[in-house]
Amino acid sequence: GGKNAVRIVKGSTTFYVEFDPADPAYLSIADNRTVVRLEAKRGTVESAVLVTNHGNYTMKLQVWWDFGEVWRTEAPFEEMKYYILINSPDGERFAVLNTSDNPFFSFDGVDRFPQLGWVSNGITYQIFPDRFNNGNKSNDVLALDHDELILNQVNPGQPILSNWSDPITPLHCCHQYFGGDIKGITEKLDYLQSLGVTIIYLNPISLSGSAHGYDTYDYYRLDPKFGTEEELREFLNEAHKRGIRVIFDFVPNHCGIGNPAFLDVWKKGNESPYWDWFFIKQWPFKLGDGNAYVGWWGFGSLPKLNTSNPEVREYLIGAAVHWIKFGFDGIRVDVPNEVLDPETFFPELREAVKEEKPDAYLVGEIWTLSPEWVKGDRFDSLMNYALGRDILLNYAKGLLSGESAMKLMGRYYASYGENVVAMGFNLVDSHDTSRVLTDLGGGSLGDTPSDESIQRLKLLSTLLYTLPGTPVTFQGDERGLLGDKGHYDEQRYPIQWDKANKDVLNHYRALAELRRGTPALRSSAIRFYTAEGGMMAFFRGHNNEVLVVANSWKKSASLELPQGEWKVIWPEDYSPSDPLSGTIEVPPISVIILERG
Ligand code: ARE
Ligand code: CA
Repeated sequence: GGKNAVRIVKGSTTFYVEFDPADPAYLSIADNRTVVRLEAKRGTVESAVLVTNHGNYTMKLQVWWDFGEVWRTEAPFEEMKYYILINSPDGERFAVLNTSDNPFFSFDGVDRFPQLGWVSNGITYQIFPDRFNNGNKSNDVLALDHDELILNQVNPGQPILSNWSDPITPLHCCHQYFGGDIKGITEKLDYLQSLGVTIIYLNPISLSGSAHGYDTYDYYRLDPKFGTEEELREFLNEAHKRGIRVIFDFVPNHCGIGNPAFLDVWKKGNESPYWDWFFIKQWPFKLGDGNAYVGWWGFGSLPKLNTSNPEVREYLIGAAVHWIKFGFDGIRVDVPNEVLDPETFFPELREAVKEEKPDAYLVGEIWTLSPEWVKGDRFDSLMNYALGRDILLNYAKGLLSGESAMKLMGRYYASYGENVVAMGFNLVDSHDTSRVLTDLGGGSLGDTPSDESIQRLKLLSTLLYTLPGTPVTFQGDERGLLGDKGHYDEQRYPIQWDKANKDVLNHYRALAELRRGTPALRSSAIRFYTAEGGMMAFFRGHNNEVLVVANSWKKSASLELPQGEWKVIWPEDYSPSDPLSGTIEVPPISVIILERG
């Protein structure tokens, strides 16, 4: 381990590269290859080669940004001894060596952080169960009707049970129920298949006191408003039969006030065996009083759990393992950055889950660029808002030029292991944000989006489907839905199944087909080509066999194609269809995808 930074100062120039074989950003196994990368100051490397005991591999400039760049190569995945040789532009030679006594690093791949192929190859769809589809009217109950939930009296306002197309009320985000359930999802599996979906991310389904479910009352119990365990089992079986895996939402940072441990503390104070599970500031207290105990962001409805306490850990991690045993395929973890003692809690969670199901997928809800969370001991991936929102959305809006977007992407790709990138949970929006079409200027719920906003949605979703990692669609985006978070979380409004923007729906179906038919788009490998004005272009695939060209500005751009002959594979109606070489025109607000040959 340890950072192996080579720093050589010569005259007035500083030569500086970074390489650390213990860090997946520099050395990882992706798509069954050994990927070796080094980071250098921009423009300080002329060429580099990976020297190994079974041959030399030329490194190529992969991605760059203002001050830095990454050089990358891949070797077959097998045991190897290696070092790296570098030529600087002024003709000097440097080497990245293990030690001067023993120049060779050795790599055997044992215990490396594995990539999950089903994630890299997958298309993901996020479902917010209360608002997706109502498959069983008999379980449409108000939270108040569950006897565990009498405590909902402390919730702001009376919960309401609405009909599927009733208008939004101020309780919409949290206590306006619409009756969506697990059975309703099972009924829509054919629909999801028609979108190429192979992974479903389900928002919380454990017993809770809200429509969103983040205030867990019982981690081990399915909320009866979502159905019975038999219905859940049937859903998982039907999904698995269709090659669809399902990940659930797990909330270890805080529970809800109806949680039995919390109620016991409320009743007995420090006589309760659960006293140390929470952070009580004053007792007795009124349930829901955010000043009496620590709650998530001060909310009295979300008492914070003491995850330093081994009993709490056993309870929580036990619940995660319980649902994995039940048949789920992975876990999305809520606010991991706020959980106490994350450096031991998450490795424990990971070990317990992976022991039960080695290829279970663990995704952390971290909004920012945070490589420390994905080094192999915690998460496989993070919710990639940092890529989807902070970079791609702003690019698709036309706010970032092609070059600026690309440089930001360069930082992103440099920060993570290629295996991590290939397991990326690539989303733009979710139940926590406005809908992407709204962000792109389409308006709010009920409006008619402009043609330009639809065109920008197509640009953005196409980019998402061409990048390494799994593209994630928030339920309804594929139907052209609108929803402004600032207006009572409109993005959570139920899908009205009798309405859809057919053009957008066909687009999402075509994207799934494109990705299915183009393995390079599902590979781990990406390499920048060029950027100018509103345009950016990058290669995909281990032989740079696909070129993705985007233009987010309102005027067309022209691109000089890389050497060789290319044919257009997207959009399908692009003409001419003959092989191209030389320069091509890239229409305003569009993506063109080309393949060699
Ligand atoms: C609800 C409304 C809010 C309202 C609040 C108070 O939605 O609009 O302000 O009530 O009345 C759950 C529910 C929410 C609910 C919340 C509290 O889903 O509907 O709020 O509980 O009752 C940050 C966190 C991130 C968090 C988001 C929401 O970092 O982890 O805020 N996401 C998770 C879940 C949520 C869930 C919770 C946490 C709590 O996914 O659904 O909320 O369990 C920036 C920052 C981000 C920030 C983001 C959004 O970009 O970088 O850190 O996320 O904005 O604010
Ligand atoms: Ca129902």
